[in-house]
Amino acid sequence: MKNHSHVTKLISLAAGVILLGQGCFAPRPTPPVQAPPTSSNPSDAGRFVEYVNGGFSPNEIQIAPGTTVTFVNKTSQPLWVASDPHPAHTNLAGFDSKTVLDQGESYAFTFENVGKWDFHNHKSPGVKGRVIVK
Ligand SMILES: [Cu+2]
Repeated sequence: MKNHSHVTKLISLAAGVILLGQGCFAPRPTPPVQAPPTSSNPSDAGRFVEYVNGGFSPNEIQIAPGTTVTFVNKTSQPLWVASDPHPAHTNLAGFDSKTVLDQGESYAFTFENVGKWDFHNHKSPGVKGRVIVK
């Protein structure tokens, strides 16, 4: 009985090889190439933070020094991205859009300094987020 099932396996294996061989002559659709997940790639050229109804999304991201983060306003509310503390914006010099971003507009900032950089919407200071550079 054992031998018999072994032979059966060999036959089905051989059949499979023959089918594969025939496949070589028939055009086949190319399977879609799956893109690697961008969130876990430390050599990202850039990252995005969206301003949505309810706040920044994600409201905390971790990046490597030298990464550019682009903040995009996805709401009809005014967005003014700025470093904490409000209203001085002095924790991280230069991290301040200095103007209102309307719906669809964006502001990009490159984080060179290691640290935890809290920020807020200057037009709605209770809405906060954090960029961790390490
Ligand atoms: Cu402010």
